[in-house]
Amino acid sequence: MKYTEFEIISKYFQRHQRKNSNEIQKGIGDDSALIKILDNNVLAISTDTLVEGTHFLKNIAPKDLAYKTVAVNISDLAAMGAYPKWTTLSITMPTSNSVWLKEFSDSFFDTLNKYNIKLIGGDTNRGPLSITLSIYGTLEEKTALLRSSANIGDLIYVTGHLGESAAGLFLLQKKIFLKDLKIRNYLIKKHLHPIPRIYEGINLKNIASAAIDISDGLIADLNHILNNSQCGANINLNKLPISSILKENFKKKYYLDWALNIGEDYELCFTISKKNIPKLDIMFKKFLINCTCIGYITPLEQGFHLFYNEKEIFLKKRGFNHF
Ligand code: TPP
Repeated sequence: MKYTEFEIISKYFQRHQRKNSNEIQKGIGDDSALIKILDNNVLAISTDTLVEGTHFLKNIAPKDLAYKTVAVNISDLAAMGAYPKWTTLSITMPTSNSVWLKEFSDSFFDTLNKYNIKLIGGDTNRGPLSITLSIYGTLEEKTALLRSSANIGDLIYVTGHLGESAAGLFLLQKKIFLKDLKIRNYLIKKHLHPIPRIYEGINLKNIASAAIDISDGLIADLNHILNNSQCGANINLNKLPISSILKENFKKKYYLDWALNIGEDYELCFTISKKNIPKLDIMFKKFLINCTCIGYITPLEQGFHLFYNEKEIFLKKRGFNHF
């Protein structure tokens, strides 16, 4: 029997656990766990592992690996509207190479310092290269952005552009080719240096109804919002934010697949009630957020539908799957 990552979690790890009276536990199934600390504040906790061959190629520069490890972890807190404050680093590596360690640690601390995050502990082991980061932040409980609170009629938005990280990965893997070195390097940078949408997440806290970060592709990640919120959606693929760089250099069937199914854009996908659109417009005008409306939430019974040129599109593949 083969399971997906999410089937493994729901079948084996989402068990009923007794809670202490002061704990709220909105955890498994969201981007971060939330544990009640003081008054109305919660601690947001998130963990991500990056494994050689699965999340990064063998020849990745240590500085790029360090940056990406921090950025993708921050992205999980961004999706909850939390600001990251502390982190623990567990690193497993085949040898203690001082050149590698210097470059990795310099870039790691540069990235932490940029966001004012403190390293507070961790673990170091020998073995195949793999990095696990846990990241902690605080926020007011009632403002946390969850996957489970989208409502029928809400509009669905995504920040930034989708699909460029996938193009960068395929260039690195030599699955696709580009002559133009400047564009090639730009796309590779989009893959290696995703920008966590931390400030967007914080600004969306009081106006969005639900949010998630796009790590596994728009379809898979939006599906989490739909499953957790018990609703359906209609998406207009003509509205997907695809950059002119992708449109000018690749065929539509490729960039649409990259945007929908590959992932690692680390943009936010969020839902928002129509009454809050004027607030979003103000943020947009003040350059606090760059986002595009791609569809709307429907009742559960109506299901999840994708339209292109007003015709329904049926996809075989729906998101990145580890298994
Ligand atoms: N192969 C290599 C060598 N590098 C890659 N980045 C990929 C494949 C593509 N890839 C790996 S993991 C992933 C993608 C698209 C999805 C995101 O990773 P995941 O661990 O599922 O992130 P999470 O959802 O836990 O935040």
